[in-house]
Amino acid sequence: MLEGMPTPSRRSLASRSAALGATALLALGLGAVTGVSAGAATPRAKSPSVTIKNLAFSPKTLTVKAGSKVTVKNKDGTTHTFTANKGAFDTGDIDGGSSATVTVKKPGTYAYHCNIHNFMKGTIKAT
Ligand SMILES: [Cu+2]
Repeated sequence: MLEGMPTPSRRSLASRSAALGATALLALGLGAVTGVSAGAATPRAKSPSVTIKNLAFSPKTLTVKAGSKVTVKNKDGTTHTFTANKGAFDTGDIDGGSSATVTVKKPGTYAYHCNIHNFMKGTIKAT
Protein backbone atom coordinates (compact mmCIF):
# COMPACT_ATOMS: atom_id res chain seq x y z
CA MET A 1 0.00 0.00 0.00
CA LEU A 2 1.04 3.61 -0.47
CA GLU A 3 0.48 4.45 3.23
CA GLY A 4 3.06 1.85 4.12
CA MET A 5 6.04 3.91 2.94
CA PRO A 6 5.72 7.60 3.84
CA THR A 7 9.26 7.99 5.12
CA PRO A 8 11.25 6.85 2.06
CA SER A 9 8.94 8.87 -0.17
CA ARG A 10 9.55 12.04 1.87
CA ARG A 11 13.26 11.39 1.90
CA SER A 12 13.48 11.03 -1.88
CA LEU A 13 11.46 14.23 -2.34
CA ALA A 14 13.92 16.09 -0.13
CA SER A 15 16.94 14.87 -2.04
CA ARG A 16 15.26 15.67 -5.33
CA SER A 17 14.59 19.27 -4.32
CA ALA A 18 18.17 19.59 -3.10
CA ALA A 19 19.34 18.51 -6.54
CA LEU A 20 17.01 21.05 -8.17
CA GLY A 21 18.45 23.75 -5.92
CA ALA A 22 21.97 22.86 -6.98
CA THR A 23 20.94 23.00 -10.64
CA ALA A 24 19.37 26.44 -10.15
CA LEU A 25 22.52 27.71 -8.45
CA LEU A 26 24.65 26.35 -11.27
CA ALA A 27 22.43 28.05 -13.85
CA LEU A 28 22.66 31.34 -11.97
CA GLY A 29 26.43 31.02 -11.82
CA LEU A 30 26.67 30.41 -15.55
CA GLY A 31 24.35 33.34 -16.20
CA ALA A 32 26.61 35.64 -14.23
CA VAL A 33 29.66 34.53 -16.20
CA THR A 34 28.12 34.85 -19.66
CA GLY A 35 25.99 37.89 -18.88
CA VAL A 36 22.87 36.07 -19.96
CA SER A 37 20.05 36.34 -17.46
CA ALA A 38 18.90 33.06 -16.00
CA GLY A 39 15.76 31.66 -17.52
CA ALA A 40 16.21 33.20 -20.96
CA ALA A 41 15.61 30.27 -23.26
CA THR A 42 16.73 32.03 -26.44
CA PRO A 43 19.17 34.78 -25.46
CA ARG A 44 20.52 35.15 -29.00
CA ALA A 45 17.19 36.08 -30.48
CA LYS A 46 16.44 38.57 -27.74
CA SER A 47 19.84 40.23 -27.56
CA PRO A 48 21.58 40.09 -30.92
CA SER A 49 25.25 40.94 -30.90
CA VAL A 50 28.19 41.55 -33.15
CA THR A 51 31.67 40.62 -32.03
CA ILE A 52 34.80 42.39 -33.19
CA LYS A 53 37.94 40.28 -33.21
CA ASN A 54 41.14 40.45 -35.21
CA LEU A 55 39.98 43.62 -36.99
CA ALA A 56 36.79 42.03 -38.31
CA PHE A 57 33.09 42.05 -37.48
CA SER A 58 31.36 38.74 -36.86
CA PRO A 59 28.92 37.75 -38.18
CA LYS A 60 29.44 39.74 -41.36
CA THR A 61 25.69 39.94 -41.83
CA LEU A 62 23.32 39.94 -38.88
CA THR A 63 19.55 39.89 -39.24
CA VAL A 64 17.51 41.41 -36.42
CA LYS A 65 14.00 42.67 -35.89
CA ALA A 66 13.47 46.39 -36.34
CA GLY A 67 13.67 48.06 -32.94
CA SER A 68 16.26 45.59 -31.65
CA LYS A 69 19.18 46.60 -29.54
CA VAL A 70 22.41 45.24 -30.94
CA THR A 71 25.33 44.79 -28.59
CA VAL A 72 28.76 45.25 -30.12
CA LYS A 73 31.56 43.50 -28.24
CA ASN A 74 35.09 44.59 -28.96
CA LYS A 75 37.39 41.69 -28.17
CA ASP A 76 40.43 43.32 -29.71
CA GLY A 77 42.99 45.31 -27.79
CA THR A 78 42.42 48.35 -29.95
CA THR A 79 39.57 50.82 -30.29
CA HIS A 80 36.89 50.32 -32.94
CA THR A 81 33.60 51.91 -33.90
CA PHE A 82 30.38 50.41 -35.22
CA THR A 83 29.11 53.04 -37.59
CA ALA A 84 26.31 52.86 -40.15
CA ASN A 85 27.47 54.17 -43.50
CA LYS A 86 24.42 56.40 -43.75
CA GLY A 87 24.21 57.40 -40.11
CA ALA A 88 21.39 55.20 -38.81
CA PHE A 89 23.52 54.20 -35.82
CA ASP A 90 26.98 54.80 -34.41
CA THR A 91 28.53 53.55 -31.21
CA GLY A 92 31.38 56.02 -31.28
CA ASP A 93 34.68 54.68 -29.96
CA ILE A 94 34.52 51.26 -28.29
CA ASP A 95 37.67 50.68 -26.30
CA GLY A 96 39.36 47.31 -26.56
CA GLY A 97 37.69 44.83 -24.23
CA SER A 98 34.48 46.78 -23.82
CA SER A 99 31.13 46.85 -25.56
CA ALA A 100 28.44 49.25 -26.70
CA THR A 101 24.82 49.06 -27.78
CA VAL A 102 22.89 50.60 -30.64
CA THR A 103 19.21 50.43 -31.51
CA VAL A 104 18.29 49.55 -35.08
CA LYS A 105 15.00 51.38 -35.32
CA LYS A 106 13.61 50.85 -38.81
CA PRO A 107 13.48 47.91 -41.20
CA GLY A 108 16.15 48.01 -43.85
CA THR A 109 19.62 46.90 -44.85
CA TYR A 110 22.38 48.85 -43.16
CA ALA A 111 25.95 48.65 -44.32
CA TYR A 112 28.31 49.66 -41.53
CA HIS A 113 32.03 50.08 -40.98
CA CYS A 114 34.66 51.02 -38.43
CA ASN A 115 35.63 54.68 -38.55
CA ILE A 116 39.18 53.89 -37.51
CA HIS A 117 39.75 50.93 -39.84
CA ASN A 118 37.81 51.59 -43.03
CA PHE A 119 38.38 48.07 -44.34
CA MET A 120 36.26 46.68 -41.49
CA LYS A 121 32.75 46.25 -42.84
CA GLY A 122 29.52 44.44 -42.16
CA THR A 123 25.79 44.53 -42.70
CA ILE A 124 22.78 44.65 -40.40
CA LYS A 125 19.45 43.59 -41.83
CA ALA A 126 16.41 44.69 -39.87
CA THR A 127 13.10 43.06 -40.71
CU1 LIG B 1 38.39 49.39 -36.08
